[in-house]
Amino acid sequence: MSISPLVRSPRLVALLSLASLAACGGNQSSAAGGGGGDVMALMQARDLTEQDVTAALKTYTPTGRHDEYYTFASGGHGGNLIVIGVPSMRILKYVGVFTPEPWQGYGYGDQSGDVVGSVTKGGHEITWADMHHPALSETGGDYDGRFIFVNDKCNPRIGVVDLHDFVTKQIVGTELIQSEHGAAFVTPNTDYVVETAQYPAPLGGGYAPIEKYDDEYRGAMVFWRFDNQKGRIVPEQSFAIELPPYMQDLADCGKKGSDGWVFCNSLNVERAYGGILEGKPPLESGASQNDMDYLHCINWRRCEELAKAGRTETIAGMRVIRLETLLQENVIAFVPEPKSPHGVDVTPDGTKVVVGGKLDTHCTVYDLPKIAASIGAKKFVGKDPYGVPILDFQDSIVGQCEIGLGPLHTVFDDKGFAYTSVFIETVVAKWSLKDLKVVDKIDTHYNIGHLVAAEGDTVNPDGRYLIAMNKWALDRFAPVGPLLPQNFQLIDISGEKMSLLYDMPLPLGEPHYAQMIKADKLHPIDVYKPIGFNPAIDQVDPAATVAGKERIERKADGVHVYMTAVRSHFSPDIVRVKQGDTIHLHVTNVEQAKDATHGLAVGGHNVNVSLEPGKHCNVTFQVDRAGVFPFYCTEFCSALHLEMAGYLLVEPQ
Ligand code: RUQ
Ligand code: CUA
Repeated sequence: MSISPLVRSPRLVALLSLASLAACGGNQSSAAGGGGGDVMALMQARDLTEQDVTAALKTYTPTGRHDEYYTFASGGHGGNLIVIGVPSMRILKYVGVFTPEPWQGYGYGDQSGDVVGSVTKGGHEITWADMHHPALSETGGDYDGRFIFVNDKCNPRIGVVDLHDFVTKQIVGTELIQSEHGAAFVTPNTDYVVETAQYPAPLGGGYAPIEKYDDEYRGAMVFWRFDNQKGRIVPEQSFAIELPPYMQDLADCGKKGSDGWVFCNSLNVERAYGGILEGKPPLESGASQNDMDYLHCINWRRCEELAKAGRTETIAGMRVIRLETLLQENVIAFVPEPKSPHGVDVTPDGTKVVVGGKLDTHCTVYDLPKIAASIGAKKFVGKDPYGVPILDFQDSIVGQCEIGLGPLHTVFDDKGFAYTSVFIETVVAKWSLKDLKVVDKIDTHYNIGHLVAAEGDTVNPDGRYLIAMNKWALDRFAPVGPLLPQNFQLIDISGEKMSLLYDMPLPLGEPHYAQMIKADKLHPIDVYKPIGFNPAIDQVDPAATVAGKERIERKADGVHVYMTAVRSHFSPDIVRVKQGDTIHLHVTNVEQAKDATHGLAVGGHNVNVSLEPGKHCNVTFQVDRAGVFPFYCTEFCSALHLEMAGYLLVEPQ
């Protein structure tokens, strides 16, 4: 056997002897009798380099061992939230949020159906979402592991997922705006979830000719009030602010010294609106004429006071502070930002905000104390067409870092470095916040959008791991037709140089952003207690079925079936009804053993629920045709799982 010079490197030999030592310690008898000989043979056979093996050793997670971090990634078009373990990159769960999720029975029972269907648009049911940005709840600017919020860009909505059981509890939406992008972002103590409109439209819906864009179209920023005790957004205590008709983009809240402020970048201050067939330039070129767009700096705490003082007007059910009021009260100002900016990320110490420039080669670093002071002193150099005061660019920045072509988003580590995704150059650039100099770059495959680092957007980043969230994946994986997955690349950022550890295809929608939280901050339950708990309403369901009290009752509104599930039967297992009846199924899994989940499916009626231990579900459905409909358990729960079945007998009229 010839060993390539590569695998003879001292570092690898050290690694391999460590690996074989570990194997001996575990009483594993290695075929090669230890010494790492067969590892080298394996490397040759599989054509692996030292770098590959090092990466494998850093990510491989033996059976039974848990990951150090959870990553919560947006599920993009899938409308659900993806939970991934790091460093193994094992997918742990898809949490149904805006889209029904059959495995979890999410959207198939009465109450979970109420959650997923709670926001309609002009009477239209919406069964998908364009989810972009998850935001973990924070206390003092640090993730606290209690909740996570997600947005829907297409039909402005916010979903609230409770991390005590990883279930979506609430979806809220507003007709004030017709699209959004800068969501979900939380204030440092999760008092508000921020949602920023993207494509201007008349506030509150309704029609205005596009030629009236300047006068009748508007942007907005919504502040959804979150009740930390109840774990729900309170729409009545929420408010919005009116903004000029630019395309407000991402947002980030100030932290520490800059707490109380929110920052959002914008594009299309040109107010272009396309019209290709009407002899006008396409939107994209109309929107890219000016050298500068505007970073919006908003004092949300003062806005909150104005809302409390009733300085609002109600539009489409939302209390809105008009732009005029914001200007009178000096709570908003703009700072120029280079051409088509993207990303707006406040540094962990709260003193700076970093803005990328899609069509620029720099990240611009703004000085937040200076900006707040200038606004306080009304040190403005001009006004935009809507009267919003503008601060001097040079006066408001710390400097600019020459990054490369197409810098987008920035996250931070624990050592004073920033990491920026660079879309066109398709790299991650690591740079120093101290002297604004790039110190390292690593290629990504291909076209990185967002990136996420361990707790990298909090006051207290961990460093260690970073995931490049790449838009394109050509040639990375076995081909699967024209629609390719996206590619998450796990990168080790613990050393001076970044190193690539793992490629993970994401095959169900374009995940835009993600957040990575230390696993020991989460304390999810393992069974629902007390028995009969309905997670959609967060309490014991009034219709929960107690073991021994199973029954079928005919009432004015239909037939109520009080059912229990336990290994390995449903009781009752024969349900006799009449054609035309409405069935109200109240089914409780009365088990408390971990992972003893049952599912209940009824043929021909789209009935499918998941019954985790202790959980209760209500399902209402109509039986409009006579027949014999088997129902059965959909989780392989026991040796007699196939026998866990029954009959719904629908007698003809
Ligand atoms: S932003 S396109 Cu998160 Cu880069 Cu949505
Ligand atoms: Cu219960 Cu299978």
